[in-house]
Amino acid sequence: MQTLKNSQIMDNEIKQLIVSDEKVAHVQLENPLDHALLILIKSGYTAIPVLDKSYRVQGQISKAHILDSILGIERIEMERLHDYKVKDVMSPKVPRMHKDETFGKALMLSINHPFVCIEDHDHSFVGILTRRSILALIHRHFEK
Ligand code: 2BA
Repeated sequence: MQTLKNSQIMDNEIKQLIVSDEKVAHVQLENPLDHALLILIKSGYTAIPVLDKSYRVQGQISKAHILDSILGIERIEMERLHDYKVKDVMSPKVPRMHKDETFGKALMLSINHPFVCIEDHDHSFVGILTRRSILALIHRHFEK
């Protein structure tokens, strides 16, 4: 029986699976929080990458991070959206890989993370690998 462990798929390149940067919704460290909330709502995604001015990955921000930061004792204090920047509420924890690394690592990271940020040699942001594209490749592989 075909197994994932001895399958060539684990050594595959990830390049063809990457959602390229221009298609990825993202925000920057210095963006105000109301802008980040707008991007998250408009894109429909739960969480998106945070980049710095040099286009390097610094973390991720989610709707939950934002709501948590404006949660008052009795109500959601929408006016506080103007008081914070993305860097004040984001999480610096985000999985990342180099674009030349293999599918095996992407598969391992995707167990705990819905997306993995992909970086170039100079650590600039290239795009993301989504759990969807990882599962789709495995499905195609076992359908053969
Ligand atoms: P979530 O936003 O929690 O989305 C979970 C899954 O729901 C996605 O899985 C996708 O299958 C579906 N989905 C959500 N919003 C969608 C939309 N606007 N259009 C199409 N499908 C949508 P994945 O595709 O594996 O994505 C995993 C995670 O990667 C997403 O989690 C999101 O955090 C991030 N992501 C995916 N594509 C992105 C993009 N173009 N820009 C920014 N972040 C993205």
